Amino acid sequence: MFQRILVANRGEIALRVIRACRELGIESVAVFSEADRGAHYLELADEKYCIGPAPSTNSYLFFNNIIAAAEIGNAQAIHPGYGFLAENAEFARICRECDIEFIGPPHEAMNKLGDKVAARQMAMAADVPVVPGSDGLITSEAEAVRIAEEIGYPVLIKATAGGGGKGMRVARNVDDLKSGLKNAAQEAEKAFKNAGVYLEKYVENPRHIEVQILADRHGHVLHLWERDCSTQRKHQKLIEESPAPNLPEAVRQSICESACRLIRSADYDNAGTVEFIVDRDFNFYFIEVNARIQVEHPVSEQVSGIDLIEEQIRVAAGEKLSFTQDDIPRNGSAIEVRINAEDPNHDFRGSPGTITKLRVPGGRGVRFDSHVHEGYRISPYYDSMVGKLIVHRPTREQAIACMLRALDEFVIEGVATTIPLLKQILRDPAFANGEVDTRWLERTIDQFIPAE
Ligand code: MV4
Repeated sequence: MFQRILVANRGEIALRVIRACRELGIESVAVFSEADRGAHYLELADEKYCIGPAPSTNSYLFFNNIIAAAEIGNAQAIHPGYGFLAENAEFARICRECDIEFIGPPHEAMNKLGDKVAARQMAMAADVPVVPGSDGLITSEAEAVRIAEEIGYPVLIKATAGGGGKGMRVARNVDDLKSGLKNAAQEAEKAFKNAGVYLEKYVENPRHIEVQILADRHGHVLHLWERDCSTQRKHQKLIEESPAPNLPEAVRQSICESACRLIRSADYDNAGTVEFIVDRDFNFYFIEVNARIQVEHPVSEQVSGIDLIEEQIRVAAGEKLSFTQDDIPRNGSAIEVRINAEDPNHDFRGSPGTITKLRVPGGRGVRFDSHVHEGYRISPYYDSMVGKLIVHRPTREQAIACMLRALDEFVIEGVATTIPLLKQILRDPAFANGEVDTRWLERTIDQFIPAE
């Protein structure tokens, strides 16, 4: 097992990893940019190193300084968290070259699954349902027109190097398709240095359901059930929960087993998430793999009782998983809300600033994963997350009531936050009835009265 782990991230996920290390008796080396100097969570690490100025490209994305901090700090492993370098195969490869364990999937699997067309082909080979579409990259406009005629409009043009909705375009007719192909390819070239695009039948108003996977290096691939992440706006998740409401048990089992089959075929190990869309008739379709720990991992931890960060560290140290699929329960209902310093009344623009007052909720079933404190300055350089409020109760109704009680207790002043909107969503009958799909919030957000 490692003696020291460098945490190559910041904020709440850095603190989450530091805490897991402490409980495992592993020393932690934190890194910080000039913008994060003085943040209280850094004091909980055994050592901390400044890796550069505020801009991410010169700090949290800067390979050389992170590797140098690992060398100076005598870390045997690096945990990348999420975002930044978490899915950077080149960084994972360089870690291996420097004989530093990357706590995440092998860079070969990251590369393979990061190519969305290759991932689709692996899904088909593993008998995992995919949306009807092109088998490979689109090689000509004529081919795209033919395929679109075959599968029927609307179709979705997607970038093979994209993900998370970046570079997607809906085409509802052949003219949309022709212009969409050009724009999507240009945008993909610019954003990902890879203009490759593919087509899929556009599934209208699907639910976004994803499966948490944990795999070791000894052939064991398990799932920690599914999460419903449909409450999102412009591909930014606001609320995630497990289990998914109103999902028939047979569909749940099939989705989770499909996810395991795909990961098993990909020579993958460590934590990962297999993402699906699910239509009104509960047909589910593989969309993409997120080869990292995700923001919303706590809801799966609450329901399964498994500490995912601890298991990531153990797997990276070569340990076998100490439990089987049958050992993994699905207890109760867990809901997470992302509390961001954004102003819902001004198009969710960032609301950086200093937190002048903070009263955090607690009590039975409440967990708040956050790095902030009174006097903490939310930086304009990074994402605006203040923290994640997670509740875990026996039933979904109790979890919603608990979350509303916790949000009512929550006091934060000095920055605008998404809390008022979150309360309105949680009180909405559509949410309470589990009828939210991925476009619901965009359809209804104008009905929510301006924040209290
Ligand atoms: C789709 C889809 C409908 N049909 N693919 C969005 C980003 C990535 N996670 C996959 N995504 C989707 N892929 C097909 N064939 C719907 C989504 C989707 C979505 C699309 C538009 C607006 C918001 C969305 C939220 C989640 C998923």
